Amino acid sequence: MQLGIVGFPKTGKTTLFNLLTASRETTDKFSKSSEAHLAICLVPDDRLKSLSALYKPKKETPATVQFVDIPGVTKQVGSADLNLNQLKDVDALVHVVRAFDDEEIPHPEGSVNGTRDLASLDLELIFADLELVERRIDRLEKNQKRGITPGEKREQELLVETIKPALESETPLRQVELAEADEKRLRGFQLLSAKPQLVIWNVGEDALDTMAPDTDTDVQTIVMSLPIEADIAALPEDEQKDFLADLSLEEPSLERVIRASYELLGLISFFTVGEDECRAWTVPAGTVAQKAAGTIHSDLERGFIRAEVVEWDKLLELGSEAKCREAGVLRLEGKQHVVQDGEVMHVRFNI
Ligand SMILES: Nc1nc2c(ncn2[C@@H]2O[C@H](COP(=O)(O)OP(=O)(O)O)[C@@H](O)[C@H]2O)c(=O)[nH]1
Ligand SMILES: [Mg+2]
Repeated sequence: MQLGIVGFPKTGKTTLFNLLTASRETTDKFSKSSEAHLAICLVPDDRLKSLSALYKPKKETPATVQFVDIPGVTKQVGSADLNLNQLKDVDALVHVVRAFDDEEIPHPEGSVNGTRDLASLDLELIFADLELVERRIDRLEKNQKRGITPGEKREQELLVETIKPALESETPLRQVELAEADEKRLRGFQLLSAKPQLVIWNVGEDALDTMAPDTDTDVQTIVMSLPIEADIAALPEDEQKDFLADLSLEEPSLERVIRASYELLGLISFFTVGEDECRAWTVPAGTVAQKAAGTIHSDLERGFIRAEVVEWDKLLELGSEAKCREAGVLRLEGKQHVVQDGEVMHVRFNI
C-alpha cells in the first residue's frame, strides 16, 4: 500500500518525503525535479519498543509504509495531467500545503494562501476525475447501441446520476457515500478525489501554534513546520524530549503524520514476540486470524490450527505468555477471529 505526497511546487513535499523515509532527494529553491521517488518509512511504535524491552530480542522489526514523492502539480495544461497520472496507483494522498512565508521561495500565485491552494488542488483532482468519468459515460452510451450488460447499465446510472453531478458541484468523491457494490464498481477507475486524504499544513517556524484551517471535516489536518521537524530528527533521542517540551509538542509531528498515514490506509498492526525477534505486522483492519497468519508465512495460513492471542499491554503487565495463560488472559482464537490492532499473536499450525 502506498501514499502519494502531493501538492503544488515548493510546498515542502520532498522535504517531508526525506524526513519520513530518511532519504536524501534534493530539495531545491529554484529548480524543480520531475521524477517521482518511492521509499519505505518505518512506522514508529512505542508498543513494539516496550515489547522489545521485555523480550530483548536479537532483532526488532517495525511495520513499514511506502511513500511516493510526486513532482508538484502545476496548473499548466498537459503537465498537470502528467503529474496527476502518477497519482492513480497510490492508495491515499498526503497533501502538503504551503503556509510558511519565505521571500526567497517564490509562490507561483504570487502570495502565500494555504486555504486557496488547498481548495485549488482539490479542484484539480475533481476536474481530472470529471474528465475521466465523462469519457467513460460517452463510451457506455456508444456501446449501448449494441447492448450493454446489467453491470454496465448500473455503472452508467451511477456515473450519470451520482458521480458526475457530485464532481460538477465540486464535491470530492471521498465525501460521497456509496453502497459497497458501487464503490467496487468505481475502484478500477482510481478516481483521485475518492482517495482518502491527509493534509499537512506546513507553517513557518514561528507559527507552530497556528490552528488547522477549517476544511472539510472528512480530512484530517496536521499543522507542522518541516524545518523544525528536521531539527528534531537530527537530535539525539535524549535531547529530543527537552526540545519538544520547549515547543509544547508531545511528540515529533512527523510521528503523528506516519500514524495518521497508516490509519488513512486502513491498516492495523499485530505483533509477534520472542527472543529472536519482536515484530509488528501489517494487515488491513478487519483481517481474520488465518489470513493474518499468512502475512508471516504462507505455511502458517495453510496449516493454521489456532492463534494464541493477548493484548500487548496485558502481556507487558504480566511479563510473559506463560503468566498470561495462567491468568486466563491468553485467548485461543480460531481462523475467523478478526485481528485487532495491538494484539500479540502466536500461531499454532501443522502442515
Ligand atoms: N522557510 C521554509 N522553507 C521551507 C519549508 N519547507 C520547505 N522549505 C523549503 O522550500 C524549498 C522547496 O522544498 P521542497 O521540499 O523541495 O518542495 P517541493 O517542491 O514541494 O518538493 C526548499 O528550499 C525547502 O528547504 C518551511 O516550512 N519553511
Ligand atoms: Mg519535490
